[in-house]
Amino acid sequence: MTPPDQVLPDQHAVRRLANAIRMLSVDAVETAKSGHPGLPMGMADVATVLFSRFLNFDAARPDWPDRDRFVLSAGHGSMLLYSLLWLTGYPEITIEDLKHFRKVGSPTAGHPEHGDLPGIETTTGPLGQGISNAVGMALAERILNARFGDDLVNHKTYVIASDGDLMEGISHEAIGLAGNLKLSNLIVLWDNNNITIDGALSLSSHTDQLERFESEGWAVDSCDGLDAADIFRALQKAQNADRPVLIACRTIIGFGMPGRQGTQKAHSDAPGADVVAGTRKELDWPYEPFVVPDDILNEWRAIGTTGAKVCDAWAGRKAQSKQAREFDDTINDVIPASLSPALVKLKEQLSTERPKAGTRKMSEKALDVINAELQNTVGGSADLTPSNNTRTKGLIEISPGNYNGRYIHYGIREHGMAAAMNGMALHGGIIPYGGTFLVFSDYCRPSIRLAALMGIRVVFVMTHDSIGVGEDGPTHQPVEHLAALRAIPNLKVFRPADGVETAECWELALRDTTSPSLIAFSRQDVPTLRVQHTAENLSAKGAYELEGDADAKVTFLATGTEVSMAVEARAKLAAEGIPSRVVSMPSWTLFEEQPEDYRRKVLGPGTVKVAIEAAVRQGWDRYIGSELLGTAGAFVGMHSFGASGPYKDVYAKFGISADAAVAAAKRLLEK
Ligand SMILES: Cc1ncc(C[n+]2csc(CCOP(=O)(O)OP(=O)(O)O)c2C)c(N)n1
Ligand SMILES: [Mg+2]
Repeated sequence: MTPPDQVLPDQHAVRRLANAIRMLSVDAVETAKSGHPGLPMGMADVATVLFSRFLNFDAARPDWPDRDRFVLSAGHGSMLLYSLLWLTGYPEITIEDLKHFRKVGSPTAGHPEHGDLPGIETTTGPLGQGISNAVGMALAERILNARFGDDLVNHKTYVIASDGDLMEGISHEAIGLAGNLKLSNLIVLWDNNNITIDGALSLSSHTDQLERFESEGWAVDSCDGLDAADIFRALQKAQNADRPVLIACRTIIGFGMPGRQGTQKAHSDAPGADVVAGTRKELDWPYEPFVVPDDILNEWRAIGTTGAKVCDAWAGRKAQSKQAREFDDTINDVIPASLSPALVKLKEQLSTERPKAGTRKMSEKALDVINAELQNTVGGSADLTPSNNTRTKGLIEISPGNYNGRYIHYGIREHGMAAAMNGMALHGGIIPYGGTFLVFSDYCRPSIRLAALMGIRVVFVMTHDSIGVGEDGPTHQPVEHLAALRAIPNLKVFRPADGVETAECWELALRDTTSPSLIAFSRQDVPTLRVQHTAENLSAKGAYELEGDADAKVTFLATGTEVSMAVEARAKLAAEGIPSRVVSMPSWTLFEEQPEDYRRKVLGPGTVKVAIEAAVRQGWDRYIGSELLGTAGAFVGMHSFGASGPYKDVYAKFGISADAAVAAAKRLLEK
């Protein structure tokens, strides 16, 4: 007798189940008068075979750590996911939510948003991001498997990706990374429908995706995405691959929508009453909108519970495991209590030894402590390891087929790195950090933005944070980046001034479970400014008075490497008998969260303000006043791109110095 898991699915039965997805999607889009019916209708059969025969999940326990992950990379097809979640009986989602698709306050947003409903593994919509998150999820699974073994961690990551997902540049980085790392637990189902919004795919692409993926080290296959047995065959074959798998599923967009199927009109045009009625007929679905007959719904609900036994067996194994406690702490990303005292000790040491070094080197020192205290930090760099100082002593590197390590060579793939880091954080059990130059934050900005939107703990390490880069010149010198990054809601941006602030900012980043953090570090040396040891994390308030006179007439506001310039400026003013203060602002984001009276006090009411930052002025007016209204302080910083040369000469060329700050202060005092 054929074992049950080998029995071919029945085409008619699969089609009936799949038609529930199709009609729910059409009804929801029609009700919302917007949305994308084309993908759910084209890929409904593929999704049905996947969910009913392969995906290991228990709808009642969506946070089961060893579940297979399902990523709908083509987030515009959100109704496919919402239909599946409701049909299989996930908690929280109701039929009312489907009826309120794309309405304010409903968890069924236009594109799937992680955190809105259990079962949405990541936020998708910007094409290419989901497949790249999935690479991170698959990698996280392998890393945790190496640590905890097959009994506790052994699952797959499935992705549905569209033509657009595979055309976006980020997919190149992601598939290269996955192929090189031989992530055999990753299976991508490509909706090979030959159509995009503008029309035939051939208008814009002739890529042979199978050859492309194969050349990146993937196994490839194709199937008829409307033939249950063929889908089953391809997925079955993919189960034991020794590398990631791409399955090209030939489908017809909007399958079942008369007059629309197979054309770009199926992508997102509102169907209208006639087309909806025609679709009901075509799919032999004589039920009212949003009604799924009991026999079909029961079958779907049964699919939602088939994983329960596997989930129970897993729980049993975990209960028996010597690593049970460690596993729970890891998957819950618990930060051990020992971290804070260890970092306080480092701060004390730095305050005593007072090193003069680039904050990137200070970051390495902090990471030395952090990586020894935490087991779940996984570092990496986009091919700038020696410059980003991200690899600490004893961090073993991950290599193709060998995941027993904690350091990833992402290659020159900043965008892919950032998206993979998001995927690792979403998977759980890993706190990812990864480095590149701050100027290349632009190359990963869409993923940084999504990390912020999702509110996940990812730490972006961005070194070479100003014109202090020096000789490499303006292509490598960020000027507008801090302003641009500070503009992203829920992104914690840090720019520490010395080793002590660096340790503090790292701790704040690691302890923040609802925001990603980006820490900007310098290439050039800075002195230790925090020479008076405090156990308290002074950076936690975002800005604080570093030093100052009670009768100060001037307040210098600065971040990062320019704080030492502010300190120098204060000394110069003191020599002339002018009292002043220095405020270090390692994080505007955190400063903005403080009570108003604290903020006002720190900014120094009644003093003239001089801000110093080797970056554009944008945003500083909030703290120094408005030039237009005649209430402005002075800004010493950049007004253009930088220049190539030794960094001290570059600072001089652009007039960023303690003397410039002093002159600005005096000018303001004379007004
Ligand atoms: C980065 C990005 N650019 C553009 C879009 C807008 N958009 C949504 S779907 C789509 C392409 C549609 O073609 P395909 O990916 O093949 O999906 P299908 O129409 O076949 O469902 C585009 C350009 C987007 N969502 N993300
Ligand atoms: Mg397409």
